[in-house]
Amino acid sequence: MPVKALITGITGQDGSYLADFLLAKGYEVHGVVRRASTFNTGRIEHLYQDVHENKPGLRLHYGDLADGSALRHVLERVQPDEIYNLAAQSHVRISFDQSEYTADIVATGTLRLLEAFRDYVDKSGKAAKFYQAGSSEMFGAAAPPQDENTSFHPRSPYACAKVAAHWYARNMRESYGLFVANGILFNHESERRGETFVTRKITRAVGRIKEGLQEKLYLGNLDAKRDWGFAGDYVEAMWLMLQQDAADDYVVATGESHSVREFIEVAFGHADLDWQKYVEIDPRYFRPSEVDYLLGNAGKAREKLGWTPTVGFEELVLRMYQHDWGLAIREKFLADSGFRER
Ligand code: NAP
Ligand code: G4F
Repeated sequence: MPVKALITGITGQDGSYLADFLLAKGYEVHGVVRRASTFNTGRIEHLYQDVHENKPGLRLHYGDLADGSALRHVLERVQPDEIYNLAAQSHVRISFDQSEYTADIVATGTLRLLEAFRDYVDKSGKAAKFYQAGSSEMFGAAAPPQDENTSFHPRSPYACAKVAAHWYARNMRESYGLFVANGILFNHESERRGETFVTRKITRAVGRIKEGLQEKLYLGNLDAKRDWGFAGDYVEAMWLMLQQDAADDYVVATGESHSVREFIEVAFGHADLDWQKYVEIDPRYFRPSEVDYLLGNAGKAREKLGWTPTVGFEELVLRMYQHDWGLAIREKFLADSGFRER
């Protein structure tokens, strides 16, 4: 029998890479998707097989972290061995505008899923395992480098909610002896990154500026520093955490930090463009409180999980730029041919 995994947030950046990774390992993968008025499954389209075909490796179930009974039904129906809780309102700036909603999904939503998991383990007798997607944002204002022993100092409603989720998960482990692992992942990016996060916003803009489709790129704080890795590497760390004999908490990071300005310089450099001619500061993108400097020490993950990142900063920027330049060339071709993408 294949191992069964259930992924919340499967339509997001990490969910799609994790689904690729687990299917390649022979898992039966189940994902929770939200009902939307437009398709939200673009990132997993390449994995989709019609349910009428024999034994599709990937199966999707409607659900929402706001809806505890639906989550319970999905757990009962799927009977997973591993659960990866990746669903979240994951945008830090937007969490200041939608703080209650962010708390409901990120903090209380995690608690809903953990409570359903507790009952599921109890009833099924399965030694199922749970991964909680924690974030380096939880460190916030704490001085770098940050590791598992660094105190949290969250600086946004999103980060506060992730701290609550982290402790709900830890408490479930300490109270009931359940296998619940917390990943504390530093920023990780890819060509599947949402287009309003700063890295993808930059690489999309560079490609479009190069093709004459866009004149300016409006950004906020260029001085913030982040420890940026490649999402494909980070989903392996999630999986490794659930292959251990005992559950624990792990920082996942590259150990290298760069400013937003450095990211811009490298990305525009690949296109042979002078970034200063195109980048404008728009204070609307400033945050009420900022996280200035994230730099992770992933020594524990390296020693205990044997995990190391394979993609460095320069390669990551190049990979994203090349992908997004390709998209811009396509957009330009369609526009020149009289077509408009919807
Ligand atoms: P993402 O691309 O924004 O994906 C978020 C996923 O959550 C999407 O599938 C989204 O569905 C789903 N979702 C949102 N609200 C939901 C709800 N109410 N119920 C059910 N599903 C919901 O995020 P990501 O970059 O893949 O990150 C995955 C997880 O890791 C998140 O929890 C994030 O906070 C955390 N994290 C990310 C990073 C990073 O650098 N990427 C670092 C640390 C931690 P739709 O597609 O329908 O919107
Ligand atoms: O790309 P960002 O929006 O990512 P942020 O805030 O670091 O959060 C991401 O990483 C976290 C892990 O540390 C995750 F938990 C979270 O879910 C998310 O994936 O912003 C990065 C930096 C910030 O300092 C921001 O102020 O870029 C700065 N920035 C400057 N101009 C901008 C912009 N960010 C965005 N999104 N858009 C801008 O125009």
